Amino acid sequence: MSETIFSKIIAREIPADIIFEDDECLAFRDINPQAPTHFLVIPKKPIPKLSDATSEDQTLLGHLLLVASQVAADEGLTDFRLNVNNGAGASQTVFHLHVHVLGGRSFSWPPG
Ligand code: DGP
Repeated sequence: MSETIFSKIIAREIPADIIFEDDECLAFRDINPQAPTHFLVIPKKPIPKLSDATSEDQTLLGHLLLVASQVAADEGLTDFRLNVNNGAGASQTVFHLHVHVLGGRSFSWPPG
């Protein structure tokens, strides 16, 4: 997999506002927030997009969701939205799997 901006954040080659880290993942604030709180949870393993994950990644994928929920709670959020863009046609721009976590405002459904 080619290097992305997120692998550079993991390697501390470029700065980010990191709000959580463990052996498996990192959470940091989105540079272009779409809500009062908007952070990304990414695996340290360089999976380009969700559809590239395999059954080997089952525990890791569950971990990302639990971290997203825990960090949302740490941020004071009770209601929040998770979003995973999979592929360019779904507005994915950085090809390193990431879970968007947005909160602090209301959200409509269906999403645009
Ligand atoms: P997506 O469209 O799902 O691939 O979302 C990529 C997100 O990544 C987008 O909301 C902006 C964010 N982003 C891109 N480059 C950087 C960066 O260098 N730092 C941070 N913190 N966020 C970034």
